[in-house]
Amino acid sequence: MRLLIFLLLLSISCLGQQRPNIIYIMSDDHDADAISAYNKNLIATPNIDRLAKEGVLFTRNFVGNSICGPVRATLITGQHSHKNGMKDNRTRFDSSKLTMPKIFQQHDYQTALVGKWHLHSYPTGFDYWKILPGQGLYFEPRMITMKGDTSTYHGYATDVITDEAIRWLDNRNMKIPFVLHIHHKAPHRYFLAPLKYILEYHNKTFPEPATLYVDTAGHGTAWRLQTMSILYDMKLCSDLKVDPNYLMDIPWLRPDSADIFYYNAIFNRIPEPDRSSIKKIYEERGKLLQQLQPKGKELLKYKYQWYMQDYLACVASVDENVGRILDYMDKNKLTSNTLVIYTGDQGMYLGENGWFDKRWMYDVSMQAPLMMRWPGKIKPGSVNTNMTQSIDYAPTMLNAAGIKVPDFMQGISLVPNITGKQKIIPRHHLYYHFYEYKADHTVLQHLGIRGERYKLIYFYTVNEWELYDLKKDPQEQKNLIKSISHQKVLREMKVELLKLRNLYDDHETAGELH
Ligand code: SGN
Ligand code: CA
Repeated sequence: MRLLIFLLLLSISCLGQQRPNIIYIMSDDHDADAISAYNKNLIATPNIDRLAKEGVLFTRNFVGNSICGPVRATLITGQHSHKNGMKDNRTRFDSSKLTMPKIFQQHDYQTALVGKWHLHSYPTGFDYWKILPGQGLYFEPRMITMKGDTSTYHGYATDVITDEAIRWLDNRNMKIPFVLHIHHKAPHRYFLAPLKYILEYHNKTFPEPATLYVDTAGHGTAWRLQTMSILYDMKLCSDLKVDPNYLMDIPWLRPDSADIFYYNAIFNRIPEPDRSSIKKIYEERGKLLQQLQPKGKELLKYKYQWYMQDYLACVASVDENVGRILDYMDKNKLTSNTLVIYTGDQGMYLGENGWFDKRWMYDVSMQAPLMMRWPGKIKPGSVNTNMTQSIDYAPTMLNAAGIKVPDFMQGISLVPNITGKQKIIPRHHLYYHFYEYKADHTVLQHLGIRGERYKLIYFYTVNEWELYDLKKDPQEQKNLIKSISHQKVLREMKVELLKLRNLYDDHETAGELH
């Protein structure tokens, strides 16, 4: 009997020691196409790819509401937006709620968060946090500390956030496991990279997406109302850093005062001598516009290339800093007992449909990159093709630590799936609901479901439906809602939509779903 008790205690204490650490790295607006593990045509991201090589790459991971604050609220609650209350970027998250980090604390985990937060209320459930105010700044970023004061940090946001994360790792309590969130600002709009990456990317040319030049003809009201076109809505000065002085005499390129104001504010934050060097590189863009005075398609051609150059230069810095964290883990013997997760808060349009930004339930922005490395648990080099969703992150992280997933969470733990115990996730459709209208980029409210093959979207304020065959039309260009041969599928999808709305308990939509 004594031996039995001894063995039991021993196994409990061993289990205790083996509780894994978790490092959750999330960048902002990092689309899967800008990670070479997913797509080799835009950029090489060897460090982020390491996670896929040594772990699992999810090829069909999606969010439930493609915008920053709501995804972050889903991350910590495991709930869709209507349940956690954070439906758009303007909402203030109710920080008194029970959330994943609080549950980790209850189970003797140390919890820490560094970087972009964007929930407006201060973080709770973290033993340590240091966050960017709002969207944060790329150069000389300010950060809010737990005391509520704000100081300026010298350097570039992605480097600074990584420095702070490493500082916390160095000073943590080494006796208990931890959960560390590293939330980068990059590569979010205004897409400003450090000089060394601007130098590397400003002359590169990138393949154009097949739908870069599509127009609104044949599309619905939501498409016609959006203001996320690279040609019309992306700013030449503040987004693409063209010196306004080159544009003042060209009526259709002349910047408005807000664009000039932001351009100056952005450049004034870059310390010298880098500011002058960066300005010099971008002078080429101004000179070219002044000389060629392009319009329409010709102008879009340039704007798209500049967008990619700037965005991917930001991604390069994220990749470098993921590498710093992975090296730190190797040097400090953290690799073998840590689950590392890499994701972006949502997808991002990189020129598809002629767009930038996100918000839509279309796959480009509904999909988010996701990879996980957990040595000894996840088979290196695995590819997971199940449909997974942002509501699954919290259940997965808790379950990985051996903590029971609370009933209020709406996602599924992916642990059985990634450890090879369960092949298929028992869920055939994903639910989606976007609310933030009218705000930036004017995308209408919509909800819908994504199945393995079909997607149904309902823009309820204009009573317009869209149905896509994701197998035949992965770029979602042909709305099949009126197609006679798809009426049976449509009826089935509407039944599924109602089922999912009931399952997730979302009853706030205006109008009935039929
Ligand atoms: C800012 C951006 C928008 C972007 C939102 C939300 N404009 O307002 O382009 O859609 O953030 O982004 S900017 O001129 O200020 O850059 S999110 O990732 O935080 O949801
Ligand atoms: Ca984002």
